[in-house]
Amino acid sequence: MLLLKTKTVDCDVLVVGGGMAGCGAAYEARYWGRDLKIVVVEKGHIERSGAVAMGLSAINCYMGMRWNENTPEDFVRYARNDLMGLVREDLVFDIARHVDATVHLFEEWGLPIVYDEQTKRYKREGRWQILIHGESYKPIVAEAATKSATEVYNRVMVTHLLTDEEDGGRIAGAVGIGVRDGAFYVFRAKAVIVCAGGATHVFRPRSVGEGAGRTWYSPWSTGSAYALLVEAGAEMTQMENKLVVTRFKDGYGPVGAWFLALKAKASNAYGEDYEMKYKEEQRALYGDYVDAKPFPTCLRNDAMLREIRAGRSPIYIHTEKVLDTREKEELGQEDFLDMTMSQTIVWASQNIDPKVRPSELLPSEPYIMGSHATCSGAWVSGPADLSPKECFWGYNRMTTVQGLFGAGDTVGGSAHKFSSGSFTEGRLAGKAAVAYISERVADRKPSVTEKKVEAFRDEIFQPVKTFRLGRNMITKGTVSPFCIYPDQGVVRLEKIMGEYVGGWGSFYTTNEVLLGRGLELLEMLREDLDHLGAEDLHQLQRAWELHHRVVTAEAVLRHTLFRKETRWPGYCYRSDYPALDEKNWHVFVNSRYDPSTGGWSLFTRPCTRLVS
Ligand code: SFD
Ligand code: AMP
Repeated sequence: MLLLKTKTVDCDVLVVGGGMAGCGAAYEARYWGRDLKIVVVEKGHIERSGAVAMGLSAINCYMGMRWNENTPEDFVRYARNDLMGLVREDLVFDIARHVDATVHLFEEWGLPIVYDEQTKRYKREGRWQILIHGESYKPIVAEAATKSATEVYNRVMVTHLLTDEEDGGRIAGAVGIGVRDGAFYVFRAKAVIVCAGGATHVFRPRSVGEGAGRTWYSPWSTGSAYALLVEAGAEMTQMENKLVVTRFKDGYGPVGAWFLALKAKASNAYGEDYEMKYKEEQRALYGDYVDAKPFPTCLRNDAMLREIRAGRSPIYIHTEKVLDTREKEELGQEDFLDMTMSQTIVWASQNIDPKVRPSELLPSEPYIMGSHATCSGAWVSGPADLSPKECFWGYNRMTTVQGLFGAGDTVGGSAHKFSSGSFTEGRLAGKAAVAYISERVADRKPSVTEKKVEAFRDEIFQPVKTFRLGRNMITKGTVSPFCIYPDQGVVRLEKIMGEYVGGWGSFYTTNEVLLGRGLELLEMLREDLDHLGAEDLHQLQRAWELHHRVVTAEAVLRHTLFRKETRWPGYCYRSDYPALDEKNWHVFVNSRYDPSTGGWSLFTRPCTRLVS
């Protein structure tokens, strides 16, 4: 079963992760790099991989510029306010000016977008969102990427990036595990675009027992995007900007279509509208951001948490007051059937008819992402024509490692990209990677020695060796004196993060003392990762996913410790610094891990305003 055969693939552009951003990167790299070898490596199957696997019912980022609905400047103001002032405006503007063209491509490729029969325009869910019949969204987008790429390697998980041995500051490729064939894959590439999604199961989910795999964001988003970059020495930003989303209880059904298109209202247990009730208390702590329209996502969470703490839960969303026509009922049901079937199953299993009975809402566990109402990820160069000097170093969406690009959840500082913006950012990165290759490394072969490759191979397959050496000592299935299993490690990680770094069990609250202890426990967990055991290829993948989650968690914890204020209440509270501190902390918190010493440095970067 474990052949340990080495398969080496040479290419020009390597795209890691075939989700929304990865598909965009492959598509655009082909447009500009007609003769280049473009390879996509995907740990699932590109046709149904990533966050859009189940489908979506809306495209949440569309300007509508052909109908003069919005301008990119409007969008920058929206994302900036929603993120309490801290976004990279160059990156956000860049997505906004290109995203409509992406959506028009999706429609051309066969994605059914809903039209408003009267205006003949796309039917709006909200100001930025349009409705789609999106169960097959991912296969449609993946088809374009598959046709564009020279080769797609499905079921291969990338575990590490390779840096060039003659020029340590440059990228040289990646290595990984063939999850089905058991091979060790070595990809040598001139440019690498990491598009490996966000991170779930870093914090303990609300679901338990047999439902524990259920989270709102995809359970196979395992933080690879962050860990791969961190371990390659790339600079990261906003890793403390964890995302907490309000969701239908138990099934994690999203709320956007209900609040925006169906105009449902939320109330406390006694039917009172609570959302604006705390505005003046919020203003005292968080300043004038409370006047932003729409009310920032994190402040909506904050109001809900205040109401729950006051003992007036459950919080309800009144579906029963808005499903008064057949059309609205279809819209509501399709919303979940297209993208979160689990919610309709919860309704059926708990005797909830949404036409009759309201549903409970709860804020989720924190996720790490770069594409929703949050913007954790890599610190990248912006476009030449927009970026301030300190945010431009040659190629759009290139990280601080030469030749290493990112897009989608991977890239920090640019919130509200969603599916369409992530694909668009992939396109921007794909185009820039082709320019980088032709201008900088056209005749240069990546330098990777056999010795280095062998060392990675030994490290990657170690959990299998550990298991085989000690398996006779296992008692009662999983009780083992010599190794830990990946799922045991995940539970331990979730416990540490949930209890010390602001999980839902502590009302998203932490402080310096808790974070200090959390870091000690996380370091112990990191040491124990050397004793991970994997009994088969599936568990080997789980072992490396855990490794990526732990590295991501450490970045999150260190950033949270560094920012001495509460910038995004409702996502995370620093009880020792309960207020937003505009004077000292209207800056990005950035970090760099030094792979040669294992040390971290944390520092700030200015947040520049480009749009008035
Ligand atoms: O409303 C490796 N999202 C929504 N976006 C919208 O536009 N509209 C909606 O209605 C949305 N809603 C929503 C959304 C997501 C989910 C899960 C639900 C509902 C239930 C958000 C978007 O989906 C999201 O913004 C984008 O998909 C982000 O794109 P990207 O490319 O950054 O991530 P990805 O699509 O998950 O792809 C990542 C890929 O990488 C692979 N991968 N491959 C190889 N090696 C490794 N080590 C890898 N690690 C990961 C993954 O398998 C995947 O294919 S609403 O609720 O917000
Ligand atoms: P969600 O379903 O929560 O992921 O949200 C989908 C989209 O709707 C995102 O663009 C959200 O920012 C937006 N959204 C959700 N709820 C609200 C609300 N109550 N007010 C304004 N925008 C919202």
